[in-house]
Amino acid sequence: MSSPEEQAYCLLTEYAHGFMVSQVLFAACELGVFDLLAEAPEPLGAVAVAARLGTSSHGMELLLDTCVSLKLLQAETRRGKALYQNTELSSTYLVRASPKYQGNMLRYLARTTYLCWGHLAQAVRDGRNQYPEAFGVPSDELFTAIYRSEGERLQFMRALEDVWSISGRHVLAAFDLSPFPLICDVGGECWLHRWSSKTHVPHTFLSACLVLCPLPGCSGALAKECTSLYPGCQVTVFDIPEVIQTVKKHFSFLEDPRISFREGDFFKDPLPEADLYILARVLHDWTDTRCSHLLARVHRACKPGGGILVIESLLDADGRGPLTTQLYSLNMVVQTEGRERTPAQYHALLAPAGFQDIQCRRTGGIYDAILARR
Ligand code: SAM
Ligand code: ASE
Repeated sequence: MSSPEEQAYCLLTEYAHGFMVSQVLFAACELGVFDLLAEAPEPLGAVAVAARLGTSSHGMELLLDTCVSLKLLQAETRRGKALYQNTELSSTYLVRASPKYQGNMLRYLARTTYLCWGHLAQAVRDGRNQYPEAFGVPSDELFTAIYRSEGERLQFMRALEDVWSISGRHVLAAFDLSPFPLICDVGGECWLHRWSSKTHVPHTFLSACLVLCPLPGCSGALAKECTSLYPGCQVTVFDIPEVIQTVKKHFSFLEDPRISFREGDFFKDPLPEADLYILARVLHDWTDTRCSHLLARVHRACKPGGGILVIESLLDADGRGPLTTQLYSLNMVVQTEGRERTPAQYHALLAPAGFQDIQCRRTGGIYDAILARR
């Protein structure tokens, strides 16, 4: 039995080495370990994995064994030789072909977010994001910094969609959205990307509106069930011109008549008319002042009887948890102009903008939903 002092030291060590754990995960993904093991007909040894992926066998063996300790891989010993295969965790989330693949987000965390976090202390000192320090780009226009090249823009879009294969259903089922036939997804690029690119279509309200069939692997029966549940729904995706153009360029097969696109700046340009405005992970990018301005504009555009659905990760009332949301909030400091907020803080933004009947629903997942009426 270790003493409380020793236990505290253990905890300290675990925190201090947390970044190494992240890097093991990032490196194994980047090298293609999980995809290779998923494709291999039987478990592979370290030398075989190294040969197939073009790495040193020494480095690969250490990486694979560390992945075993992290439950990212499992190993069995046959005739004195370790053979590796994926675990349930890696098969579900780390293999590219899986409908719940999270690798785009991991790649973004590894290449962009991680570098910004190297400047966390400075971000806390300044209360400002760290794009100038981390990437040498000015950050007075937030999305000019975030989308500093076409590659970064695509990577961000791909990364942000990953979570919806896990949480999409929960946030969209939190409220009955059937009274809102005309929807505007404000700042909605990534949702669209998700709908269009995943072979797996979750049984949710919005996919019901937008099931893009026939997609490979998309069950026609599911699609039919969905569209018969919500037959009349239409969605306008509103985002900045570069994003809409990227979507159109890379996903030109999107020809569902129920979806339309509008290019514009949600702080300046007229918003499309709609019964429901969805703002998913938009408010957390911005200061209270910018949020109030945007919400007032949404309120003005909203049809009578219409509403707004805010999708964000909610902090506890006292701001002391959940830890994931607190870390996201710090991430908003290093990467954006915003923060994550408590239900009361969203209420304090929505009510003065004119919204009523403000209801917060926690989903138990990372993202929660707030519905309010005009
Ligand atoms: N709603 C998506 C999701 O949750 O996956 C994307 C969220 S992303 C953090 C913020 C979105 O707001 C991006 O798609 C970005 O292009 C869009 N955006 C940022 N500034 C904008 C502006 N001024 N006008 C319109 N869209 C904007
Ligand atoms: C943003 C969302 C994210 C801006 C930058 C971002 C995410 C990562 N970087 O609006 C997704 C949420 N994840 C985290 C760690 O915050």
